[in-house]
Amino acid sequence: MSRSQQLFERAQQYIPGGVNSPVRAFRSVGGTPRFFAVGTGARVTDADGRSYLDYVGSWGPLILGHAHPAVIAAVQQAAANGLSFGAPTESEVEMAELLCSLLPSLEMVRLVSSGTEATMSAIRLARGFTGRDLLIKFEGCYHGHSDSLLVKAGSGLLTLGNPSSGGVPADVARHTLVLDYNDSGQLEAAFAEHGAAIAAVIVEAVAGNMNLIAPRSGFLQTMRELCSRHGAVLIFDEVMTGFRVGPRGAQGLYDMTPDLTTLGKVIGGGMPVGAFGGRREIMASIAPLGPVYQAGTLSGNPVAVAAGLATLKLLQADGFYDALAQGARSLTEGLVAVARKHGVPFSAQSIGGMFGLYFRAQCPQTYAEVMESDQPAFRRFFHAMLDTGHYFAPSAFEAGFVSAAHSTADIAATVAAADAVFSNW
Ligand code: KE4
Repeated sequence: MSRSQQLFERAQQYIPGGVNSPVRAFRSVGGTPRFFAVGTGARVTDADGRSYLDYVGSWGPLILGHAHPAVIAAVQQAAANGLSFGAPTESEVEMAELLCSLLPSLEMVRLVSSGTEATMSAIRLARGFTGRDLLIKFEGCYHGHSDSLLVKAGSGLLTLGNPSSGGVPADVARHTLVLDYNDSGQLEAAFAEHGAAIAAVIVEAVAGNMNLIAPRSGFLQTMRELCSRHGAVLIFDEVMTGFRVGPRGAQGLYDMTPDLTTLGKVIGGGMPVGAFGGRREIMASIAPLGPVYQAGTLSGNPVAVAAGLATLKLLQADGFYDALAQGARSLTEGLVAVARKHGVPFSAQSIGGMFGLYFRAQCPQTYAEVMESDQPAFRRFFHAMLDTGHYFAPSAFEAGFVSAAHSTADIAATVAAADAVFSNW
């Protein structure tokens, strides 16, 4: 029995499903989750000493790769000065200034400890600011696990084949309207019917929780125009796309100005940091300035912020995003080429440093098209690649990530491994 199997058996005695987040349990791909011990650059090593090229990167935060020396040094230095104060620190001011300088739509920002906290707070803020209750989200998009959002969520819940969560009162769910991603007509109809009652629309401007889905031309622009016309708050959930798809996130890529933005993952560099921010007049409703309460013992934690600051500073290097996007493009184009060579129905695409792989002939543009993907084929690919040392997300409904640490040789090795897998398909 492998060490991961032993650890998984022990873990299941005391942790639900043996994991602290459902998607890690390998439920949708089968088999034993790998328990990781060490991460170095583009690679992770599991409890059995096996090494893998890592295309999950902790679900997005590790854009620099594992254990970047400058990030580790920043964390060590901050930790040596004390782990937490529950009082303001200079590093939080520096982080707020940096985020507001990098994203022009951010006039003010509040740090929290996870993406879930960021989106939960942004929705409460939008409801408090507008005095309205109705929230619009899109099927297959995942924005964390607060009650209002677990209505046909994507990511883990979709992976578990359970499109809505237990424990969410009907009274809460009824305030959330779930539309089809990339369907501008539906959005227009929803505003025509509910316009004056809509507090906010929350969207992954590039969807990464039903695998990777790009916004159709006009979809985001229609959303922006409708929210402005009806006085609804447009929330871009950039927890995954923020500083991942480009230096200004998805809002920069598509030249959009949301009213609020939520952030996470990359801004913590692997440590627990989330954030929400946007128009000053909206943020002025947040306590202690205004009536919308939001708080957190470890919000703006100096050690976590140190990791985030060190990471964000390194992302400003000239050519960083060109190289990152080239890595993701080389991977997806290489995989498409070897799949085609062996006649395997497969497609792939990348946006900045994130990518999607699909066992269907064309890249999907909607949740329904994602659901047509050949999931058994994905499971077969996932395990065949895992066995040869290439770790992809253990779900057909997740985006993948490359880091600055993935070399050209690493990407070529992964493509070559896929070539071998597809040759025996
Ligand atoms: P966290 O609470 O997990 O930090 O963030 C929630 C969240 C919010 N918004 C978006 C767009 C997200 O992608 C996420 C979290 N993403 C998943 C991966 N698909 C985290 C992995 C997991 O749940 O274990």
